[in-house]
Amino acid sequence: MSITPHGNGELVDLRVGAGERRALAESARALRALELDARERTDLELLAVGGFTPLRGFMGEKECRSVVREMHLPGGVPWTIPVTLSADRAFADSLRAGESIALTSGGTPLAVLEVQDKYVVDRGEEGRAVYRTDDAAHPGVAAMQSAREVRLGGPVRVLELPRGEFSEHRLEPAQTRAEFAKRGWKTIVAFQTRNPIHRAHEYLTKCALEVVDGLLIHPIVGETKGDDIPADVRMRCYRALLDGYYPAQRVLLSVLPASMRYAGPREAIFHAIMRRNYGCTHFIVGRDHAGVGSYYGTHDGQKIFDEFDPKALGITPLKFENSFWCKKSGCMATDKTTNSAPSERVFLSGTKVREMLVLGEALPVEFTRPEVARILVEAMRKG
Ligand code: ADX
Repeated sequence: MSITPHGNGELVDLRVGAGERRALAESARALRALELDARERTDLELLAVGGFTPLRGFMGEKECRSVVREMHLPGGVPWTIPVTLSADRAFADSLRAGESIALTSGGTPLAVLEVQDKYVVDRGEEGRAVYRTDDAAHPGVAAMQSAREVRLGGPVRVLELPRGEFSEHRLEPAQTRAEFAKRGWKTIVAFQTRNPIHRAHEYLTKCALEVVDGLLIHPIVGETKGDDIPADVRMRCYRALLDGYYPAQRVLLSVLPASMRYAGPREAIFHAIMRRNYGCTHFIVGRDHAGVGSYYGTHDGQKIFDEFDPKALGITPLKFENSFWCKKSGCMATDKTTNSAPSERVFLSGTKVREMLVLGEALPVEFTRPEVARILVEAMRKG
């Protein structure tokens, strides 16, 4: 039996059936339109395909407040990050309660939203609760601060998915679930990443793979911050690494169309919930998961799991210590597995890696496989 979707109900699918589609598309053209921003488009896609099960639309005020303050939806289901849609004040004021609007991308209607709620939030409070800071230098806080003033909540019916890249690797939750069943995997660990897979990441995924049936490499390909490595370059790195160093029959590569929030611990829970919907039973949480700068402690992304009922969360975190190449042992290690001194450890921060790539310096093989390093250097050269 496969793992149930989050909330223990059915996997949500908000796309209208073929019969209803033409009529809805026609009526959508007559509705007033709200153009989605990049993040909202990725959220719409996840709503549509059930990555956000049990959500059926953009959050109203009550849901949003409950998520911000209690880390649960009003019915008691764990949920840590608001999924919201924003509109300009004038547009929002002109909407009648219950009015339907078209949600568009480049003018094309993708979905119809029934506006059940319009509200304004205290962004300072939301920042401090969700991101543990209201510092506008934090990329998640900055995105929230720059969103349009009023939020619109309500159920959506989806006509068309936003156009996304990597279509051959863009499996929906029902598709990853079917693939796991086909492969006979009962226990599946998901690996979230917004980076190329360096040796530390490889170590975590392979340790995890020792104790479960299969591994889902599930890189996030929605909005990321400007200095993160672009998704198309990362995809080339993932393919090279998987072809070179992983057994094909035990690994599946598929992308997650979500946008990064950089909300650290809260996002660790959010990431885990989505992977449960994709059919995974286990989820890797390493050091400073979904962190940025020094806003979060190394283990915050792991500790937060203790605040939830494991049954309600439904997916099991696999927690890993900071891992590095240990020169003394001649292999990857963590504080749990080596007694080497700091000088005997090869560890590079993301910032240091970026600096080295910009300068065209070779990344050490202890840090990243040569096949991956080559792709990164080449991409950097092309700019
Ligand atoms: S994240 O924003 O997706 O968390 P990244 O792609 O770097 O960033 O990390 C993916 C996963 O690997 C996260 O669970 C993170 O905690 C973990 N991780 C990254 N580097 C290390 C490391 N050196 N040691 C242990 N865990 C790590």
